[in-house]
This record gives sequence, C-alpha cells and structure tokens, in this order.
Amino acid sequence: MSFSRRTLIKATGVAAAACAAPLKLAYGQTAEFTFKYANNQPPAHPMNVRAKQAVEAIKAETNGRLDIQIFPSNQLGSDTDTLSQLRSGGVEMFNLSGLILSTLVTPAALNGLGFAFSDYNLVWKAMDGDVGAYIRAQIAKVNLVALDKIWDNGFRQITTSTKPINTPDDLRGFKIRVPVSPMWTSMFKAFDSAPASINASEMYTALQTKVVDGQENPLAVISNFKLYEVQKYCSVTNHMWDGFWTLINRRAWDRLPANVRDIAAKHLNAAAVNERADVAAQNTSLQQDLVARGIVFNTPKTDAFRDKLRSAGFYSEWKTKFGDEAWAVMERYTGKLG
Ligand code: X2X
Repeated sequence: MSFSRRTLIKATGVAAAACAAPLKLAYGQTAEFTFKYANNQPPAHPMNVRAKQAVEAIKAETNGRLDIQIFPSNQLGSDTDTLSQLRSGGVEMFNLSGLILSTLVTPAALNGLGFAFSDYNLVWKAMDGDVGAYIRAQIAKVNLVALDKIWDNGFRQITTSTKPINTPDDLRGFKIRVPVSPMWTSMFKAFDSAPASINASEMYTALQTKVVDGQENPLAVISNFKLYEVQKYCSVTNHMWDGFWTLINRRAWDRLPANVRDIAAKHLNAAAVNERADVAAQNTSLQQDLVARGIVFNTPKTDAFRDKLRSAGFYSEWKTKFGDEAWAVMERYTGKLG
C-alpha cells in the first residue's frame, strides 16, 4: 500500500468516526436548534466578522441550545436563490439587501431612491425610525421576520475599467452590472446606461470577462470582493444607500422558545450596530488603500445626476410604485424627493 493511500484510509477513518459520534457542543449539550445563516459577503467583510461574534454569544448565552452556522460568500446559492430557500425553510436566516428583497416586498427598496440620503445620520434616523418600521411591517406580511437593526452595506460609488464618470453623459450607453432588483435597473435606465442584472456571486467574473465595463458598490464591497483587480476608476457619486436586513423564516423563528428568540435578536441587533461603525470607518479609510492598489478616484458634482433622474421621470415612476403613504414616510426624513 502506498503511503498516500494509507494516509487517505487513515484520514477517512478519522472522518467517519467524527461523523458517527453524536454532535456534542462545547457547552456539553446537543443543539436543539440548528440554523443556517447565509449572506453574500466574503468572510473578511465586517458583516461576517460581527455576525460571527453574535452567533458565538448566542450559543454561549443559550447554553448551546441555538447553534447558528454562517455561510458567507453565497455558499448556499446566489442571493436570488437563497431568498427562495429562505421562504421554503431550507435556509433559516439570511442577511439580504433591502433592494434585492424588493423583488418580493416592493417597499424594501425605499431606501435606495437616488440621492435620498445626504449622510449616515439621516440614514440611521430613517432606518431605525419610521422608514425601517414601515418596511419591516411589509416584510412581515410575506412570513419573514426582519430584525430591528439593519446592517450597513453603504453609500454606493461607480467603478469602471474604462473611464472616470464625471457627468451623467458618461453613463450614456455604459455597460454596468447592477444587482437583481427593479430599482437599480430603473435608475441606470434613467441614466441611459445599459444595466445588466447580475448577482453579486457572478460580479467579479462579469467584470473580468468584460461582459460589463463597470459596477457600483460601497468601498467595503469593492475592496472585499477584490474588484480593484478588474477595475481602474472609482467615481464617488454616493448615488444611493442600501443595507442588509437580517431575515428569518417565520416558521423556524416561531419554533424557538421566546427567551431564545430574545437572546438571538439582542446579539444580532448589537452586531449590526457595531458593523455600521466598522463599515463607515472602512468606507472612509479604504480610499487610500484602493489608491495604493491602482484605483483612480474622482468626485463628480452630483446635481446633474439628480437632475437627470428627475427629468427621466425616475422619481415620479417610483412614487406611483411605492404609493403616497410610503413616499410620505421617506419624505419625513429626506425632505422633498425628486
Ligand atoms: O450585490 C451587490 O452589489 C451588493 C453586495 O451590494 C448587495 O448585496 C446589494
């Protein structure tokens, strides 16, 4: 028997023994509840760093009763696929962009309206206030639970492999990857671009193979997905803000005892708040890092971009889609939109 074959058999034997042994946890108790928790970010993104701390704290405080396993980087499927699995119960928990969720719950795209939020202060006032509450109430109607604190994805900037974006004219005919969501398609159609709906899991390849010439995302995503390897320019447009809701399958959530639910919600909400600070810091500090990696930054005046959305009928289209009530909730924070 060759050395490698013997090693293999030995390794297999160990693995088999490990599988046969009952799943004993560090807290001396087999988990009563095991949840799969999916997201689209690489492990180093602050969302995964903070989520990991939260699930460890939850396991400890529930004495091992609730074991939440995190699956980063779309390991369980693209965002679109994972949303279906969440609804069927194949996946119990999912941190998902509100705008992607809007394919199911239209008002979840409210926060993505072009140039609605001027800064983070306003974002958290609205999302921890009436806008968030309004969206969560709509999410509840499709049998999903959304925890109170939304996680930060961030203000979005446009990257390209071809040229800096200085004016709305630079976006004319531009082949840009956008996430799978009507709000993004509608916005870049309003800019007369050629948007292609592509899930985050396919984004790098789409840019590398030049299926598209650019994309738009916050700096933390541009950095964690290593988009600097396939992009040259970054135009700081801050054209919209988006975050990730922690969504939970309603039947799975209701199976948990109330005290376990409270512990889980407490730690996950705290993790989201900590992650906001991490991402805000990164979205500032990462610019230098990206410059060092060869990205060329420019900061266009955004008035002309907003005017273009207005004249293309973007705001009136979405006012009709969202309805007067939702629009009024947003305008309570943002002032007149459009
Ligand atoms: O898919 C994207 O671009 C991302 C990572 O920003 C979202 O989750 C919306």
